[in-house]
Amino acid sequence: MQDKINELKKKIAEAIKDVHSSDSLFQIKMKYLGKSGEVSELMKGMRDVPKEKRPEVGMIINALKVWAEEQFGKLDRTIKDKELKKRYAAEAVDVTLPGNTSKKGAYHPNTLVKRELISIFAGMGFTVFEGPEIENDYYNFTALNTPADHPARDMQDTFYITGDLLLRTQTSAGQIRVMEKQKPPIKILSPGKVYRSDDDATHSPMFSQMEGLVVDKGITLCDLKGMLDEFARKIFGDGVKTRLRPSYFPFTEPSVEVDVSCFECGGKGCRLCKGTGWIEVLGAGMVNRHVLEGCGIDPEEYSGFAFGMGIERIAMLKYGINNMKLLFEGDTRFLRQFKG
Ligand code: 2U9
Repeated sequence: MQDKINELKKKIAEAIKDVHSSDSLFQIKMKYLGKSGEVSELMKGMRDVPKEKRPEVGMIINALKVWAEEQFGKLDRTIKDKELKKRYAAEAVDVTLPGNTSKKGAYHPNTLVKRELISIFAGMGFTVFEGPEIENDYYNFTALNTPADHPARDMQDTFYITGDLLLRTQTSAGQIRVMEKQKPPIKILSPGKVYRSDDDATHSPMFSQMEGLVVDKGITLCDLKGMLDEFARKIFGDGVKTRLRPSYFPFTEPSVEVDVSCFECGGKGCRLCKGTGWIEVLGAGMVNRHVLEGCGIDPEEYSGFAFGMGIERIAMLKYGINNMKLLFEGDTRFLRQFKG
């Protein structure tokens, strides 16, 4: 029996000599220690050993089993350790490598100007109102004192959707809705896209406007002038003055064109102001009494002023942009130069 045991020990030692994976080690272990393995078969053979020899033989076989388990256990730990080290090395992450950085975007000049305008006028007590881009003829024209046969309709070539529906040509259309519903005092700022069939170096079929409207008791042109002075200083810099020139819009009476003193040359005359010292920035006026009446506001009791400007024009002046098309092309080489 001892010879048999020594033989088995030798076989096991030989079998595990060149094992390098836990899978093959498991197979070998099963071959010897599994249910029908060679060591287990020895145990089963105890039946044929004479009774008095059984304790002695049992001890020897058991010692073999303990020894074999020890050998397999030791090797299993070594192999698992090696396998783990190999996996760690393969999965190693170099935390010192630079990360993948994504390019930071920049706000469109229109957005920057729109935000700045809202912030300036919000500081004066205006609240923002945004009306619909698709309007009907009444809100876009008739309510703004521009009836069907009015010559001023030719001033803006309109995109009609149906006979009555159109793309708004001015954000004032939405402000009529506010005047219809809300009693004065009214102090609203109306930003948004407007559409006109117009396309050349200084005009685009879609552009952005910022309009404002103030209606209350005792509002005069002086209030408009005072507000414009404050606005001009805030957006173009201290020392910038405003001047009003007579103009005509059907929805305001009197109507004015508003210039600011040239913030580039201080009014001496330069390329930006074409030598005049002044730059035209917006249109304004006192809300026409017919417009107030049409919204159910008594012009004997209330008066108001309104103003409107093109956001692209302000952006071009502020950032020295010489071609309006740049604001519509979405070229990131141009756009990333603007940081808010
Ligand atoms: C209501 C009544 C009147 C808004 C006004 C202008 C003068 C004006 C132009 C500037 C450049 C349009 O974008 S532009 O082409 N706008 O000159 N806009 S007064 O008047 C209103 C507004 C609302 C109820």
